[in-house]
Amino acid sequence: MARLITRRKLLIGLAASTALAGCDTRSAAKALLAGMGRWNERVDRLLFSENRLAPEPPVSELTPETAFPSYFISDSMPFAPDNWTLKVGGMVARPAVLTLDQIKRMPQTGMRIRHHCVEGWSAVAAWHGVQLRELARVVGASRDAQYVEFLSFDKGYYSTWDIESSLHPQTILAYGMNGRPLYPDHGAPIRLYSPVKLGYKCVKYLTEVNFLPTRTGGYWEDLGYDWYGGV
Ligand SMILES: Nc1nc2c(c(=O)[nH]1)N[C@H]1C(S)=C(S)[C@@H](COP(=O)(O)O)O[C@H]1N2
Ligand SMILES: [Mo]
Repeated sequence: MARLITRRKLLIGLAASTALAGCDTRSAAKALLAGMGRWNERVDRLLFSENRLAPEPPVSELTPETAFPSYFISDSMPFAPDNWTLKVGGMVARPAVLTLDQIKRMPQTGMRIRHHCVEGWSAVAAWHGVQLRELARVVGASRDAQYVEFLSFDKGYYSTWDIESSLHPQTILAYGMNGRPLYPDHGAPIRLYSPVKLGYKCVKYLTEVNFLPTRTGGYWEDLGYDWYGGV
């Protein structure tokens, strides 16, 4: 918990200092942040344990649905196209294009998770879907893959995760919330969710999952947010 608070304070501080910096100092600050980011990634990955489960908040902490904030970068609610599919590729033996029904037929898992947004709010819901590690198994993801990239149809929103966090047993592709199907406000038809990452890493409106040898960026990460974004 102490670690979480420290990291969030740091993030908010960094976001504020880049926002305040003038034009000339901005690129220097960005370069510094990028350098710190690489170093942070090494430390974060060393500290992370793939098999340590995050505790589930009790039922009593569930946020009433009307009070669970919805956030997306688009000007209006993003709706999936009728022919929506999820493309899974990169370093995989069996690249796949999956329909929602195919994904729903995979083993289902679920848990309550507390969401932490760096804007300062947090909320709890129960989520269900398929473990990303199960999807990795289905497509035969290479053991050499170090990163996983998540793309969405929401105005080019994206993120990349380290492989350990991606294969964590509580990292899921969620198609349900609080016991019913996921609605467009929270990322329908499928969004990434996990108790091990901050809100901006949990990509909604997924279109593609790619197993990669090298790290790409992310929508907020490219603007200076911490790339690792761990809780
Ligand atoms: N595609 C997409 N994913 C996204 C975002 C977004 O704008 N577009 N916002 C992120 C941020 S900053 C947060 S806090 C959460 C918000 O999830 P919610 O709307 O279900 O509360 O989604 C994350 N994933
Ligand atoms: Mo957020």
